Amino acid sequence: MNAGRTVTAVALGLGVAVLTGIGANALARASEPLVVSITIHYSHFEPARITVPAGRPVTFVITNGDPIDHEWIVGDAASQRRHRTGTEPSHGERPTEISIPAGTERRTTVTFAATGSQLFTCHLPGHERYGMVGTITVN
Ligand SMILES: [Cu+2]
Repeated sequence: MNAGRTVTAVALGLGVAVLTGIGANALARASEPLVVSITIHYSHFEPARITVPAGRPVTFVITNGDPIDHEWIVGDAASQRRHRTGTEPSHGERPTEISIPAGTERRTTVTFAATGSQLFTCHLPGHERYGMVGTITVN
């Protein structure tokens, strides 16, 4: 009788340990960045429409296959307006403002706190007009 109780207690203990382990792993996976690859070719972003979850870090791997420099500037319409007339020649300090020199790859990790729509644009002269615009839907 005593032996039976001991076995039950051990089994219960193991069960709790396993459940706790699964919970911790699931939590770790949810906080690991999602990886989204963006290619730039002929002054266009591919893909130009991206959907990501709110509150989870997303690592953008941006590859510029063109022989000219580009930018990847993320923000709402007001922020894009500011950059359109901005004078910053290069970016790299903020995770949502990246310069990608010709033929290079850049990585940046962004966590979008709020749901909604964001634009990503290249604001080098003429590029936005030519079509270097994309959207990120955060849901
Ligand atoms: Cu560009």
